[in-house]
Formats: sequence, structure tokens, C-alpha cells
Amino acid sequence: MLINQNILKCLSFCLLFGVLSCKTENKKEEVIAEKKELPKQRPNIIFMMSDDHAYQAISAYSDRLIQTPNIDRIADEGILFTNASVTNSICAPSRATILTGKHTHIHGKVDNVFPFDESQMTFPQLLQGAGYQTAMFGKLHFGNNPKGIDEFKILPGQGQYYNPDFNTNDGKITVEGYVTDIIMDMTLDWLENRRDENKPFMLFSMQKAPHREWLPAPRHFKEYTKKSFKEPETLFDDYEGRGTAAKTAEMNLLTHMNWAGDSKLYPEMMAELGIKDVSGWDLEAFEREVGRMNPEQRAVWDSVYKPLMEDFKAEYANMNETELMKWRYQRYMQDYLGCIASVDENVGRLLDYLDDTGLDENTIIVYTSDQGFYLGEHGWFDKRFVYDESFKTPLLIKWPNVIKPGTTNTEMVQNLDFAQTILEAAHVEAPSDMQGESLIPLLLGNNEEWTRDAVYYHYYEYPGIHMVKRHYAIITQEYKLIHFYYDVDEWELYDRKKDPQEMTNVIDDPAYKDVVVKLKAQLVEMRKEYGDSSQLDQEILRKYLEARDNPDIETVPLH
Ligand SMILES: [Ca+2]
Repeated sequence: MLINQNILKCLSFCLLFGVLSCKTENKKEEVIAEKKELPKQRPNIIFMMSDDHAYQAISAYSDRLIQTPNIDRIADEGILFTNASVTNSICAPSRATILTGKHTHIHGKVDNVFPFDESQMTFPQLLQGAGYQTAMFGKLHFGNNPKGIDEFKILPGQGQYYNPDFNTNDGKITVEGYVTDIIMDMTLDWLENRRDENKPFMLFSMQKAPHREWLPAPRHFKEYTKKSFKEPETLFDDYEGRGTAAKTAEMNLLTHMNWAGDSKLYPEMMAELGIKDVSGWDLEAFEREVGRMNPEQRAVWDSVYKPLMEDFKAEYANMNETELMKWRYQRYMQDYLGCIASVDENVGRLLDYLDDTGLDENTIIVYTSDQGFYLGEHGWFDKRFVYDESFKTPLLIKWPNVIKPGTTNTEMVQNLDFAQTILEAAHVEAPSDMQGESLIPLLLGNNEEWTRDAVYYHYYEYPGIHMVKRHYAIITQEYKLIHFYYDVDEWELYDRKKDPQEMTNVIDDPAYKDVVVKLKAQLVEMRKEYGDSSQLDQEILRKYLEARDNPDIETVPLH
């Protein structure tokens, strides 16, 4: 009996062990089978980017303000990155980072004064060299014509919303109509009529909208000026709990926004009401945009905006500061989101075209912005700060049969990573001095290969428009440590989990003492690793101040 029991025990053990080892092997096989490989066929790539498109204004991220069903389709059929960010939240530096895969202090375009270092390699040049066709339509805003692009039609500088001019391979042209529609017309025309079907392509379709001064298409005037939008919780922020930089920035909707150029109050009504030009270029901004409309466009504009402004004129004398702030917020959102409506419609046109032609099958579609934007959070418009609304940027990518539809990813990815990602997707080797990381493991779903736990940020343009002080920062999933320098020497620490709106600087809170020590050490290492230093900060500052005081040095207006 005893022997039998022992035999049974032994048998049971052996059986159990056998099953377990078999299971383990199965698991191993499953893991190996799950690790996805890059497809051998080289994909087409369409890189759509808008200018200043806040993630808060995409319904895949938030349904507080607007529905964007077409942009959302990219995430529904692909991946939504909820923690994508930029290395320097301003237009041209971000664009140069995207093209080079390098931080701004390396490629040279740190702000609007410094020129791009022409010797830097950009990823379209490498794709072109590897047999890709390359084309670019819309807003580059880089201070240079693009390199490595076969065909381009680029808005000069900021470009215009109505009847815009374009620089092309064959010289300057002017196109009648609304800029967002025109850029997509050019994109679709190239796809349909002018590309070589035997080659893979890299196509940039880059919108000017919704950049300041936020002029919607005439078809959206009526609908959007009637809408009322939910206010952000921090619209009336008094900046207590933050440092000098937040208190002295000139980005407030009530006090720093242009009345004519931005809120679209007619210049003659400003004069009648005794409202002053706060920027010194308010009336010029109105004339530059509204003044460019043809008689037909202007008639539609006046039929909607004139009665709206007449109403405001009648109310103005009785409005207190709170009411004025609320009015300006609504006016801002009506025009900004009216611009987004056209962007979304045009994204839909492109997606439909790709679906209808079957071209979608082997095409990567990226939708992003050159940075985020404040939509009234902290009472602000504009960008620049490392605080979340301007630090983070939307990123949605679709790649059929590679990215699992409906994926959400929370890793800290950056505009720094695009060059290496696109090159790897195209089976082109990235130069070793690029500083990002390829997102391919995340697109394939091999998330365990992604090891980044912090990102670096550096903003330079000060003293300058909006007066956001120079600062650099290290950002982890949990914390943001910021150093503001030059005419202040202030550190800020935000607990991103407990204080997502970043209302309380806890740098001096004893509870965070160890966190500060650890992050400061990590920041020193990170600056070294990316080739940044205090010496370089001072060098860039010295050149900036010299250029500011020297009218002979050509600068590109970037606001
Ligand atoms: Ca921008």
C-alpha cells in the first residue's frame, strides 16, 4: 500500500512536472511567435502635420471641445500615443528636430534668431538616396527650402489663410481659396497624377492651420461663431504656486491677445471703444489676414463677423474683466476650432482616397503637430513652456497589418524619434549621430524592447515675444523638474500623477527631497549625453543678444 502510494505520488509528480515543462515550452513559443518583425516590403509614408494643433482639440484625446472623426480614424485603425512630446515647444526648432532627429542645440535652430545648420543631414535626403520619391506640400516654416524633396509647394514663412502664395520648384505661385483645402488638393493631385507608381514615396502634407491668427474657412464661419465651449478649469489661474516665469509670461487671453488680429474686432470698432493695441502689430495682423480675402470671401466674413462685433460693441461698456475673459475665450475657441473642422475634413479626404485606391494597404500614415498649445488653460494661448499643454503633442499612426488597430500607448516618445522611426520602416540605416529612438518596437507591439524612462527639454527664445523664460527640464512619467535660467535661477518640480494640471511647484517640499536629488543627478547625466551644457547655454544666449541688437542679422518671424 505504502509502496503503491509512493509510486502514485511519483507518477503524479512526473505527470505534473511533464505538463508544467510542456506548458513552459508552449509559453516560450508563444512569446517568440508574438514578437513581430518589420515587413520586408518598403512602405509608403504620409506625414501629416498641423501647426499648433493641441491634443485637447482632437476627440481621440478629449471630447471637451470638438469631434474630429477623421483624425480619430487613424487611431481607431492604428495607434494613439498619449505621452508624445517635443524637445522645444516652438515651430521651426521642432520642425528641424523632426527632420534631423537631433535636439535643437545640435541642429542649430534653437529659436527664431539662429539659422539651421545646413550641413545637418535630414531624413528625406536619406530616403531620396535610397530610391524613395519625396514630395512636400504646405507649411515647412523652416527658414530654408527643404532638402531631399523632389517636388514641393511650400508656404513662404507663416503663409496666409486666404489665397496663399507658395514657393515651388518652379518659382512662386498664388492659389485662390482657403489654405487647408488647397494644401490637401495639392497632396491628392500629386498622389493621383504625378507620382511614379513603381517607387515607394515619402509625402509630407503639412497644414498651416490652426496657427494664429486662426481664420476658419467661410463654410465654418456661421456654425462656429454660434458655438459655446466649455471653459478649462484653470482659465482664471492666478499663477500662485508657480515661479516667476509663469507669472511674467505674456500669453494671457485677456491682457496679451490682439483684439483685431486675434479676436477679430474690427479696427474701427477698437478705435470707437478706445481699446488700445497691446502688441504694436495688432492692426497689421488683422490687415494681413482679413485684408487678404477676395471680395466674395470678405462679404461672407462681414455677413457673420460684423453683427457679432456689433453685439460686442453694444455690451462692452457693461462688461467686467471676468466677462471680458469669458468672451475672449469663446472668440478664441470659435476661430481656432473652426480651423480644426477644416483640418479634420481634409484628413478625411485623404483617408478616403487611400481607401478607395487600395493605396492604404502599404502606407504608413502619421498625424501630429509641431507642438501642443494652450486653449485657455492657465489663462493662456501660445506654447513654449514645458508645462503639459505645450510640451505634449498629438501623435496618431496607422500602418495596416503592422500596428494593431485601436492600440493606445503611454510611453514617452518625442518628435526627436520620427527620423529614426521612418528610416527604419523604410529599411534605411539611420546615421549614428541621430539622438532619438526608433518607435518601430512600439508600432510592432514589442513594447518590452522600449527602455526610455525620461526625456529632455530645452526652450531658448527669451527675451522675446511672449516672454517665456529660458528653461531646460527632465521629464519622467511621474515628475517634471525644470530649471529657469538667465535673469532668474529658479527650479520647479511637479508631481505629474498627483498634480496633472501643474498648479503646485513642490521643489521645496521636504517630502520630495530625495526625488529632487535623484532627478538633478539624472538631468546632469542627460545633458552630458545629449551634448548640452551650461557653457553652450551661455554661448547661445550671448549670440542671441548680439543678434537681437544687430539689425543686419536676418531673423525669421516665428511667433
Ligand atoms: Ca507651431
